[in-house]
Amino acid sequence: MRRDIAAAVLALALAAPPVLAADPAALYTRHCAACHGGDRLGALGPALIPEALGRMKRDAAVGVIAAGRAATQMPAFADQLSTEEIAALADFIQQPLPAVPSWELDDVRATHDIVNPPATLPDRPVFDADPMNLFTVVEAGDHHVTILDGDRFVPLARFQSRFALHGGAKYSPDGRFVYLASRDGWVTQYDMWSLRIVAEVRAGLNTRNIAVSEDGRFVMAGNMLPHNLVVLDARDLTPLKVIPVADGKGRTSRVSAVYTAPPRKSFIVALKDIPEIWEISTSETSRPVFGGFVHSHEAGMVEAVGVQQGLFATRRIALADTLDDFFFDPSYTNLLGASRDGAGAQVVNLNVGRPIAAVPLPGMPHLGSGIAWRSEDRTLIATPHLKESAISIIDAATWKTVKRIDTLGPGFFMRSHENTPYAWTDASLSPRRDTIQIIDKRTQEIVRTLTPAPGRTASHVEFTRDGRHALVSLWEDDGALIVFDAATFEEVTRLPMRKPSGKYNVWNKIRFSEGTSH
Ligand code: DHE
Repeated sequence: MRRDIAAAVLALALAAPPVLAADPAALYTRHCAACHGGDRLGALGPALIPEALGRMKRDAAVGVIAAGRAATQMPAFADQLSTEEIAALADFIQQPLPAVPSWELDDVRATHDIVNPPATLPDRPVFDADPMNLFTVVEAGDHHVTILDGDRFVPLARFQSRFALHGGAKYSPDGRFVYLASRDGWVTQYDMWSLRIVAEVRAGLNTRNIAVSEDGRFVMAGNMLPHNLVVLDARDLTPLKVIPVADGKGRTSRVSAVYTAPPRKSFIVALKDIPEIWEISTSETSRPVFGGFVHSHEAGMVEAVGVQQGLFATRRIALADTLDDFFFDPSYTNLLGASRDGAGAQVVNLNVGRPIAAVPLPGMPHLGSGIAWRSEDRTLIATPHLKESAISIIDAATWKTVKRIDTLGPGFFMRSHENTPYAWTDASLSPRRDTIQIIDKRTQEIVRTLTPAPGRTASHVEFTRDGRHALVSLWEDDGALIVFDAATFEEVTRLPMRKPSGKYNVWNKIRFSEGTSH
């Protein structure tokens, strides 16, 4: 079947009229549009727009066009196109689209596919592993997902995912379903008990990330294209609502990130182009708020400050600057957000609805990967930096940086667990990307540097449910998941995997473990 499609696409390409050398739009129409969409927004193949290509550099794009992509239907064009034409195409797909395309509720609905209706799913797991200690492992190398037994370190299932999943896997509060988002806006719901896909929907054309409401009723997708938020029914991803992201004065915005804030029964949304935080209620019950504007999407009108009324009512909190990325304190009262200039963070108190402190944090903190822990009588928040070889530790009462730990290089992630005194971090954005450094949370000193595979990138750590093992990714196409004893730092086992970009433990995620991501 797939071979038929590839043959049909090739026939179409060959039948199309010849184009002048290096006319990239015409080259695109002739060679790429059949799979990637005439509008570059994706079809059988992924969208080819800068937002979706993410960190794929021009040279990497040239390589894929010339040589094709293994384990996908992307063919090699080196025999059909000159070097100049391939380079022109690589440049063309990095150009932004001239206008923000529309993708309304009806468009989202048209993509909704219930693969296995919830009523047909079994009422108990089809395996004997602990369903609370499973891992969802995203293998970016060949766009697959592995479900791993976290006690025996044995894969239970492996399935093809949508192209380029990004961001953490999100679980239903009971841990039964996992929700995965691709950069192209596809959301997939997978049943961890029957090991089957439940449903899929394209919630956006380019999605930033997704969140699941505290009560498990809703999945919210935050989009970069178009500028909106999409609410899905968590039972089977039925599209429920589109919330435009706009300031009411004609300005629209991409979404920086959406997270669930369980004690607040709300989604918190940061915006990339409008200096505001939005708090969107996921409860029917009205509640008092002490600041910010309250806006009802249902009524389409701004209401009196003081009461946030009902489901999906949106409270808008004005900021001095837009936020790219943020982290909550453990009570979800305060939010620590990285400013766009990369030099610091704003602390926004969600109760009073305004910024209450500024924290100088040079070197572009990656707050979305921050972790928190209790140390004696205080809560500490630690964040890696994308542009500095350091981990910053901030006191969540005074909002002062209490320590900066020098590391071997800037890294993406940080992880810990309540049952371990150690926090693990990577240096994957540096020449020392083959190292993982372990910090003692009690002394805030580095106590060990691991080099699991010299010269090869090590990154993204996640703990087992009990905190006894730490799973590290060898971030290579012929990579691995390396399991370490979290107390002795000895390697326990190594499972081959195709660039396992991230892994997410059911228990740690649904319990909002203090050492894991939200
Ligand atoms: Fe991510 C999570 C933003 C590039 C791998 N990344 C996130 C989240 C955000 C974010 C806001 C939190 C979403 C969530 O989990 O709900 N990422 C960004 C960027 O702005 C950036 C720098 C540029 C971009 O291309 O968008 C970026 N991210 C990358 C990569 O290049 C990575 C390394 C490889 C990839 O898959 O694209 C990457 N990001 C990840 C991973 C997570 C993530 C593995 C989940 C971490 C977790 O443990 O929860």
